[in-house]
Amino acid sequence: MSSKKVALITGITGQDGSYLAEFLLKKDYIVHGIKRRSSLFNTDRIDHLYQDPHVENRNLILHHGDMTDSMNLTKIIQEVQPDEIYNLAAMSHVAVSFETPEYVANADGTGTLRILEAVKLLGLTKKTKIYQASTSELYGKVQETPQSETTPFYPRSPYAVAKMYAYWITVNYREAYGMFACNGILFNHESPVRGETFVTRKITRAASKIALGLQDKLYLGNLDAKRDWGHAKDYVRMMWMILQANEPEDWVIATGITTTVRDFVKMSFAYAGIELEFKGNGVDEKAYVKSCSNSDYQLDIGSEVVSVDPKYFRPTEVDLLLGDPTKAEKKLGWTREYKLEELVNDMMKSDLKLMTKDVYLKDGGYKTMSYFE
Ligand code: NDP
Ligand code: GDR
Repeated sequence: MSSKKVALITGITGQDGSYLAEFLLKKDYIVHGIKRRSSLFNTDRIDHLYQDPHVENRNLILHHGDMTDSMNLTKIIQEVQPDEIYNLAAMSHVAVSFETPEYVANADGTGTLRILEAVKLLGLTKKTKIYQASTSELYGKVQETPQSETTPFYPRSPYAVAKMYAYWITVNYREAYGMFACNGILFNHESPVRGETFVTRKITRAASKIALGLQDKLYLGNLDAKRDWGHAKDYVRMMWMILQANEPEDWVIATGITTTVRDFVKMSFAYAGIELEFKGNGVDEKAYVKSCSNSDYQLDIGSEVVSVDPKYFRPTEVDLLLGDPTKAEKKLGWTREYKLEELVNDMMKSDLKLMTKDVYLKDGGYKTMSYFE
C-alpha cells in the first residue's frame, strides 16, 4: 500500500481542476479525476500531465463520470477511497444557467449532495475531507461590501441558487455527520486557460486578435459590472490549504480589490499597445482607438473596436463583487502572488502567442476560420 495521499477531483478538465491537479501532483499526491465522455477530446488543459494508462504506478488516473449520476459517483469514490475530494465540477457559466436552470440545479446543486451522500454511505466520513467549490455569486444583490463569511446571501441566477443549495448541504453534512466538509467561497479567478466565454478571456482573446489584425470588433454586455478578479493559480493553492486546516470551516477567497469590466478591457488593449477611448453609456457605449503603438499591426485612430450588445445582458445581474479575505489571510496565512495587472499580462501574453499562430496560417493562405473571412 502506498503512503501517498489520494485526492479525487471532479471537474479536473476545467480551469481550476487542471491547476489543482498540477499542484497536488507536485505535492506527491495520487490524483484521480472525473471527466465527462465527449464526442471530441476534452482533456486539453491536463494533457501535459497525462500518463500512459499502461504504465504501472501512475499518479494521475482519470475516470469517466458525471455529477448527475449517483451510482457512477458512488462507485468511483468506493474504488478510489480518497483522503480528499475537491468537488469542482459544475455548469459554471452564470448567463447559460438562465437557459438550462433544471440541469444546473441537478449538476451543481444535487450533484454536491451525491458526493456527500456517497461518502456517508460508504462509511468514509472520518477518512475523506471534502472541498466544495462555492462562489461569490451567492452574495448576488449587494447587501454589504466588502463581502465576508458573515455577509447574507441573495443569489441572482439559477447557477447561484443551485450553488446556494450546495453550500448549505455541505454545512449540513458537516454538522449532522461530523464530516470534514468545507466551502471555499471563491471570488472570480482567471488565467490563460480560463473558458473562452467568460468575460476576461473573451476580452484577452479579442484584444489579441484585434491587435494582430485577425478580428475587427469585440461585442460585450454590461461594462459597468465590477468584479474582484484574482489568478486561478493563487486560488487552487487555497483550496488545498482549506483541507489542511485544523477545523472544517467556510472561507472567503478574494483579492479585496474590485474593477469594472470596462477597465479590464482598457488594461488588456493597453498591453497590446492600444489606447482606448469610451463614448456613450450602457446600450450605446462604444470604444474607439485613441492611439496605437502596436508594432505588429497598425489600427486606424478612431476606429471602433468595442461595442455593447444587449444580448449579453443578464435577466438579473450581480453589479458588484468585492471580497474580504482577512480570515483566510490571518488564520491560514494565505497570500497572493498575482496582482490584477499581472493577471492581465499573463492572459494577454498567452493569447497573443496563441493568436500569432493564426497569423502564420492566415499569411500562409489557410482560410477556414470564420474571422479570416
Ligand atoms: P470550468 O467551467 O472551467 O470547469 C468546470 C468543470 O466541471 C469542467 O471540468 C467540466 O467538464 C465539469 N463539469 C461540468 N458539468 C459536469 C457534469 N455534469 N459532470 C461532471 N463534470 C462536469 O470551471 P472553473 O474551473 O472555473 O470552476 C471550478 C468550480 O469552481 C466550478 O464549480 C465553479 O462553479 C466554481 N467557481 C469558479 C469560480 C471562478 O471564478 N472560476 C469562482 C467561484 C466558484 P467539461 O470540461 O467536460 O466541460
Ligand atoms: P461571472 O463571470 O458571471 O462573474 O461568473 P463572467 O466572466 O461570465 O461575467 C463577469 C461580468 O462580466 C459581465 N459581462 C460579460 N460576461 C460574459 N460572460 N460575456 C460578455 O460578453 C460580458 N459582457 C459583460 C457579466 O454580465 C458579469 O457581470 C464567474 C464564473 O466563473 C462562475 O462560475 C463563478 O462562480 C463566478 O465567476 C464567481
